[in-house]
Amino acid sequence: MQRCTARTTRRSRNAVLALLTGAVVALSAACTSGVPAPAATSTALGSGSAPAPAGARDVGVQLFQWTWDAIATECTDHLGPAGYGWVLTSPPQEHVLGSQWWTAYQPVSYRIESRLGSRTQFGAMVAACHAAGVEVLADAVINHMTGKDAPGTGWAGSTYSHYDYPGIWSDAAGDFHHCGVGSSDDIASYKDAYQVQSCELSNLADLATGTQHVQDGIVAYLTDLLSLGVDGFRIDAAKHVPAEDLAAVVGRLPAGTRIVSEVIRGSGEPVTPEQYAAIGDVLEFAWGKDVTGMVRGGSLRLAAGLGSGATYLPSDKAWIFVENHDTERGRATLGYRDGADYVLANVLMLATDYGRPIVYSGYAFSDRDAGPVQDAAGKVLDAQCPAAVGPDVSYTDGEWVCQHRWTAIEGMVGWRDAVGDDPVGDRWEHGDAFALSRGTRGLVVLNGGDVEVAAQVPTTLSDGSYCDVVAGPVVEGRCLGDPVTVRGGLADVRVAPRTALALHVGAPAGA
Ligand code: LM2
Ligand code: CA
Repeated sequence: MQRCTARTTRRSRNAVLALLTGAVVALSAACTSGVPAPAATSTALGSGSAPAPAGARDVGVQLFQWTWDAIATECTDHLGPAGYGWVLTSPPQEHVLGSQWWTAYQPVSYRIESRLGSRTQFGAMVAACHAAGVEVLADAVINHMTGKDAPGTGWAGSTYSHYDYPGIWSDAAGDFHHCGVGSSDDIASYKDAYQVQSCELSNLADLATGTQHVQDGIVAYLTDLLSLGVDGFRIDAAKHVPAEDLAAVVGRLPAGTRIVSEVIRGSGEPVTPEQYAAIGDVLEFAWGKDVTGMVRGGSLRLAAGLGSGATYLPSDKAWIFVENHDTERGRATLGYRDGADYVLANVLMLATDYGRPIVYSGYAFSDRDAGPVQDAAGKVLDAQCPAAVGPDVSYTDGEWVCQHRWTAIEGMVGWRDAVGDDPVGDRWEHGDAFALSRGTRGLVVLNGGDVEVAAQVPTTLSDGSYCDVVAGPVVEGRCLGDPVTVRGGLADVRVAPRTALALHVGAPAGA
């Protein structure tokens, strides 16, 4: 019933929008009658096939390396009020020791005990987020265990060696793949599906996911996380787990468990994102890569069509992002250091009707391996957003960048919640600027060029004065952004070079 309670709270906050949408009424009826709503309507993440209703809060945020306590506070104070629908955590299981961020991707056991917090803290975080109307997805590392050759002790005190995890997995029980390629068993060619799925990814002991015993163990781990209230999982390194093995595992989880598989699209590779689409949703890596090229090239209007081609996953399966913790470090996609361009890419992501967007939020770094700030014992300190955040702030290493709180990004989350599933309407173009509307509820104007654009942009918004939520929010009826007038189907806009402007029905500029 907790899910219902959370949802009722969230809906009431969106009462005005709820009145606009009939869909939500049916939802609250299912809640009050005590009958669990079907998966299609019961999660903020929506169903795979039905478009999100207005106010559906389908935007997520990856709070990379945030502690459970910090996420709990953020859900209550910011994510819920801003309209985020869900949060993706870093891996919660026991991991190898070390200061680097990537220790989280080397499981030692499935105890929910890590430098990000304890099992108790994890459960409390899920409860706090649910109370704020925010669902929780955990990053599930199930393809492999550790990657060091030498034996060691994990964060919670469990001992292990490369292919032996007492009480969990061992070579003797046949729990690991040994693919027999080269001398290291490492993946040598991504053009060979057998190697990708049965050899080792950077020496990480590869679980024999096809066996009953390994599947039982993984199901037990995921079920344990579900018992703590999580709503679903990012499946780490899913490309390296045969789709049929993953399907067998997921098939044993309760219906409605949200699954998003991480399958990096690689040209000419035999293992593709599409092979995982029957299991759940899939991360579409091509979107962030392509949008980066378009924003850098100033051709923003092309970006609006991203996803319409057959080279991407179908929209109802795809989760899109400008960057994640890996691409941020590869520097192949836009990131916080790119300032205005990064904001433009995020505005595009939140404005488009293709896929489901994930905002990324991490910490500043110059060393690719550098972990988040930790105490002497290695426990990660609770994230704190600096007083000023945004594209013009210069962050020092270790500081939390808090992209999810940037004015433009938070404003666009509210915009997206307001436009809901309204279709993308007519596009308008003017030099390097272009506008995209979503039904009668919202308008976005982007200027990819180097000169200010002043224009009358056609819109289906009704006459009135709207707040540009990219520039600032509406607080207690006052627009802290810039007021924009709409009269007779035309919005009177001025858009500075390489910035955007966004208006929606939920943010009138007021008096
Ligand atoms: C992922 N998705 O498929 C994660 O998103 C990604 O962050 C993980 O790599 C990877 N797969 C494995 O879960 C990270 C990091 C690597 C790091 C691994 C394991 O990008 O650099 O590898 O986690 O912690 C590190 C060392 C590597 C070493 C390995 C094993 O960088 O040199 O390989 O540990 O000791 C010998
Ligand atoms: Ca594998």
